[in-house]
Amino acid sequence: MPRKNFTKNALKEAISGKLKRHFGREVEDASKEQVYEACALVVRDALTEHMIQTQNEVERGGERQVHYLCMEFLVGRSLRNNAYNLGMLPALTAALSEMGYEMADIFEEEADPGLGNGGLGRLAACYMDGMATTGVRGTGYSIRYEHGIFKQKIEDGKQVELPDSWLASGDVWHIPALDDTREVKIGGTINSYFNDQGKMVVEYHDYTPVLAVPYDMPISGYDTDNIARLRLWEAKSPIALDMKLFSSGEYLKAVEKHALAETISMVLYPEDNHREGQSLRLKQQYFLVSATLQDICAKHMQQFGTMANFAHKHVLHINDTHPTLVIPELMRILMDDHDMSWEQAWNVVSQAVAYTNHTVMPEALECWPVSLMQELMPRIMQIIYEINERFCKQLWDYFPNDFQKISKLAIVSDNVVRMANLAIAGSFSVNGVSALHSEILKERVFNDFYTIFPAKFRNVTNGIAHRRWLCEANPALTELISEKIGTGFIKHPSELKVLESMGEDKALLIRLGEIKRANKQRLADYIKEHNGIEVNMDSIFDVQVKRLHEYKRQMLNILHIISLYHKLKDDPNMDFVPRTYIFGSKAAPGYAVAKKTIQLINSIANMINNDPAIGDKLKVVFIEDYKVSLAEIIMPAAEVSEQISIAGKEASGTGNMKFMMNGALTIGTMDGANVEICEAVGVENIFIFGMETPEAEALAASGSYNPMPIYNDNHTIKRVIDHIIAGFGDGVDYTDIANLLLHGGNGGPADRYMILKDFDSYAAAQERVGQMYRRPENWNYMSLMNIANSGRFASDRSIAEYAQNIWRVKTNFAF
Ligand code: 26W
Repeated sequence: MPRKNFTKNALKEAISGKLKRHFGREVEDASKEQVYEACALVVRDALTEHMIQTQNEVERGGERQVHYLCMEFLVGRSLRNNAYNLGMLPALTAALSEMGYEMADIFEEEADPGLGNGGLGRLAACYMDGMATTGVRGTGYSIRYEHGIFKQKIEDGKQVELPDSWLASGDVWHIPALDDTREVKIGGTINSYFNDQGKMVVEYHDYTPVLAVPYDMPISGYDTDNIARLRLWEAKSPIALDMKLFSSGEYLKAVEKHALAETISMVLYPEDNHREGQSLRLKQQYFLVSATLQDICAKHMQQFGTMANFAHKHVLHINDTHPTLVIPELMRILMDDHDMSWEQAWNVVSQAVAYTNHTVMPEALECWPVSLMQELMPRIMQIIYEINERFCKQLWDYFPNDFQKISKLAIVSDNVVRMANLAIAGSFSVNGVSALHSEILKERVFNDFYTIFPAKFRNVTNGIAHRRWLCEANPALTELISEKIGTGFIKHPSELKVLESMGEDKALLIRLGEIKRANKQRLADYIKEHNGIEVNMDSIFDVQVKRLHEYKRQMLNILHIISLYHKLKDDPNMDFVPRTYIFGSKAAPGYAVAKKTIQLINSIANMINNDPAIGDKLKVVFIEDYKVSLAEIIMPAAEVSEQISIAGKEASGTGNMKFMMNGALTIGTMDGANVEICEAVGVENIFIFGMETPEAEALAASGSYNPMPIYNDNHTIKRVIDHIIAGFGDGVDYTDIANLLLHGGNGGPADRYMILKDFDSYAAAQERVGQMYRRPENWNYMSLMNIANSGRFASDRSIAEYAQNIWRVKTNFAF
């Protein structure tokens, strides 16, 4: 890196140069937005140079490359991240300050691109950082959605979705690579025949051509020249073709085809952990897969002149099943365009693809109707049928005459294509995202596949970009850590462990408390400004931020808050540690229960926050429009991290890791990565409660769970639910929520996620939290133990494991 160029004066000069050339402005007359863009352009120049250099090295060296396909990349803002990684943040801060600007204000000008829903998308972004830093030659591929996840407004307590137009100020980082534009064929019919040489020829008729135009985002690594590239495809209609229709008088058809093509990259589907079997979504998946593979294969042919060595040179990593069509699409390319036989092609494909599963929720497992696939991608459907037929023959050898089992494991059955089955059949590696989740995959969800292919199954526990989530989001804590253990942890996160021996250092514990308080103040200011609520700085900041989903059990938190309210009403002078409960969450627009839950949180907040008898002992805050840039303010300020999903359902969680790394204590079930967090910090430094997976699964499977006796016998719970039925004085009727808990609904049993069952145990854990908070020294000690043991949850470590155990590429990471 030419870091020598990043002196304060050089940066000042470069920024004012950009302002003049791009906006025709002198520094004095520039708006903050223009200054932001000028800074971004300066940083981008440095990155682009290195991206080209990295690409050239890859092409020259012929090393194995990793291609990470994901429908979502929730990258967050880029300016601070890139400046930090390039080591120019101090110089940039100084340069801007001399120009009369606050760094933080300039960062705020950048849009926060919401090209993802939640965990899956943010993980993909953290992995780009990890790949860049650990030296993996990696490219991420996704769609350049014109509208990312909706902007959430709360009106009368209810979620309202507004379109998010992030591109205006976000596209500084996107470098168009027009010469790599590809054409994807959607729909139409095919006609295949054998030519004179006996070779099968496939002809395509009446399809809709869609151009895939790539935009590249360079992703910097820390202290390295290696750049990871995120390639985002935009759908464009090939105008020239439409002109032909125009001139033949078919105006409407021309316009329609044009519009249909371009809607493909118009909007991100806001469903998370819930499939929406819509045809546009399937088109998006095929668009991503086809453009990406055409691109990789064309470059590969240029470089090697043969496809025979493809699997040696590339890994195609599919992030959940959404890009599973890589399997039939690569078969198509190898057979139809490169004359391979089925067997040759299958060898290449099944050696090149690796699949990560991110959820066990049955409603999230993708199945697509055969008829839809047939209509949108007839050749692909043909290939899937053939894969299925051969796969079923193979199954027959394992389970002779067991028709039931074979139809359960088949790829095509009941007129749908099961994407997970296809992903497992066509890949060399299947992994879960936490130790517990990977076990559940082997023992339950994919147990039969595990019996057949035990060697395919692995675990890679998720990790987070600790530089973004600790070093950048929490500079005061980072400075304290660096003072105590040096700065080695920035590149070698496991070095945080050294802090563990410093638990006796009273002064350190006090400073930890002071830093937390300052971060709390920043969040309190934000809340005051946006919610108009004055929160008590001496209260516990207890936070649950994540997508709204019943299995994540925001409802358990809510029920408990209502119970605390009752206690305080009964005895306003009771000995009570004040608490501020903070929520942030988007609900899928079609998920009625989730939306109603948001409304419930706001109704309760209204009641509690305005009750003079409660004062500042208890407050409830719902933060609107939760997103990456808000998480960066929330995580450092949190004292308690709510990770309370029913055991066995949260694949990993990654918010839990961000909180821990910033010194929050977890209250959680033994679910997902909480299990490993507990193991890392020791059970004495975490608040664990509730049923464990075997118990929860057995109880659900027995069908004998009945919340009614709990409701009738447990006075606290009964009072809470009766209060929900009676309402909160704002005229909103919540009997539907109470009914779900007591009687079930939407085809589900009563209290499907067993909230009532775990309530007492949760309340007791909350009580322990309060007791511990009274002893700040002990609390800060626990907080230090969490920080000290969070290094293993850095994405550098996860990436190094993927590299070593799955991708078989080198990294410079030392375990
Ligand atoms: C087809 C609709 C759909 C959309 C998104 C189904 C499933 C998804 C994602 C896979 C859901 C998701 O984000 N899962 C989360 O992945 C994180 C990263 O591994 C985990 O930490 C979370 O536990 C898991 O819920």
